[in-house]
Amino acid sequence: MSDNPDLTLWGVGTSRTVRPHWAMHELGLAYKVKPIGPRTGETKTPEYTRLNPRQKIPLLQDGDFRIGESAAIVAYLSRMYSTPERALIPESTRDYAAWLEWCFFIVTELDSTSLYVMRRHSADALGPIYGVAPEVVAQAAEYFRAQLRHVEVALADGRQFLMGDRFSSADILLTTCLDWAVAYGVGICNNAQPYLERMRSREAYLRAAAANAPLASITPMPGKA
Ligand SMILES: N[C@@H](CCC(=O)N[C@@H](CS)C(=O)NCC(=O)O)C(=O)O
Repeated sequence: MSDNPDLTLWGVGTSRTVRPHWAMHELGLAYKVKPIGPRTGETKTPEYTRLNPRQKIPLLQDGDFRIGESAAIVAYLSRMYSTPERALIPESTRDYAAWLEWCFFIVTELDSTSLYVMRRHSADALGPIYGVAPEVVAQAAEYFRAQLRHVEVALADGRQFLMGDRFSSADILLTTCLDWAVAYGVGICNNAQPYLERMRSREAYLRAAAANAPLASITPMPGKA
């Protein structure tokens, strides 16, 4: 781990951007925030496009190193800046493999295939851009609930965290998807409810939520109260 990391995180305001904010706070890292938001045009400026040709947030700059994709940023931060007291990735080979399985499951099945499909095709979200498709939205919600059985079964043994008795970055990914599902009115499974409450009460979660709040919500528009 470097002694003086030079970390800048681009992006606020979404279920994806909160993930690296949360990892930063779990790891006790100081970092600068560039509070650009989704669908504002800020990801399309020449300056930002040079940094991230995919024109997406979040993006992390660590000195001269850049990395995008929320799950990859969280994994990078965990690998680079974990300490024995604050480790976000399991060490043994099999625990590491199980952690990877959870991470891929969450970002592919719960995020991309379910919640993001709902977002893309809802009339009040991105449907006007990608096509309004109520049946697709309903099926994606159903698929999310079916996939969540994996979580329900895992948590049934009373474990505190996805990986057992230690918090890991897989908990960051899962919690952000559960929060997202709740916001969309998609029911979450029984065991996920107390788990979600536990995660939401973590100090780093609360700090990350504050850091991820879009500035627009705290800066009144000119002429408005
Ligand atoms: N798989 C990517 C998804 C990133 C993504 O789609 N970000 C959205 C906001 S959540 C974005 O930047 N959209 C472009 C824009 O709004 O300008 C990740 O997890 O980081």
